[in-house]
Amino acid sequence: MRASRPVLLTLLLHGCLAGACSGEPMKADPNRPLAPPAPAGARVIDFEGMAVGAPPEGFTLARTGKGGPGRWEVVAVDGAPSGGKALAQTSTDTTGYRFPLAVVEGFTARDVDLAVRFRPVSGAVDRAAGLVWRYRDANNYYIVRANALEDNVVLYKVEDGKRTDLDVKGAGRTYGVKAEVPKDAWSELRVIARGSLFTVYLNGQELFQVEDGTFREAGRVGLWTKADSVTRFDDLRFAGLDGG
Ligand SMILES: [Ca+2]
Repeated sequence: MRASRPVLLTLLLHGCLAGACSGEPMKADPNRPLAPPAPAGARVIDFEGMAVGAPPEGFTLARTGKGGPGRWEVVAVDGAPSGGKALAQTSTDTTGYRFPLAVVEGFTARDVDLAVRFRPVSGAVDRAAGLVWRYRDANNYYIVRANALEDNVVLYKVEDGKRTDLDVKGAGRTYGVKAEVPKDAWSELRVIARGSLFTVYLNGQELFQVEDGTFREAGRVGLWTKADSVTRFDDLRFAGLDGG
């Protein structure tokens, strides 16, 4: 008997929720709640319509900190989460306090559900992938990032160019939480920001929450890396939750 399409879809989704969607599936942690479904009407940028080798259309490229600018380009990728293209940050400038940014044009929100598929490819100083929201400029925004060298996920604010990790709700200033971040495999990072409460998910499971009121206004959303991280991104998905 053939599995129906909804069953196959469910199985595929479960594979992604439980792990990295490629290679050996990771075991879901029974102590961590599952992420809610993606919001209806979310916009997804899959990079399929963009030219390989060119900067991504519809993004503002920026950099926090020191060192050279990031190099963001659309790349052809076998096994991309969608189609055959992804976005990559390919500069290997090793400056430690250097954060390349690719910020979406034409979208602002205060409350937002934001997710991306990412693949940490290489990096000796750092091997990270991040999401930013309530972005005002390259020196003021929230950022959550997964690090495949440290196997942790940390949420920071960047205020006047200074990056500060924020308390994990119920645990204190623990520098985020430990979590397996597979090297050179696709994972999904997601954050839901509502008011001063931010909930972080990795591969379909809730990791932790942060409460902070530094940036209360609507801002832009985007992607982030650090130092010599070469990271691929695909299926950047976002939905404004303001008024919802
Ligand atoms: Ca794609």
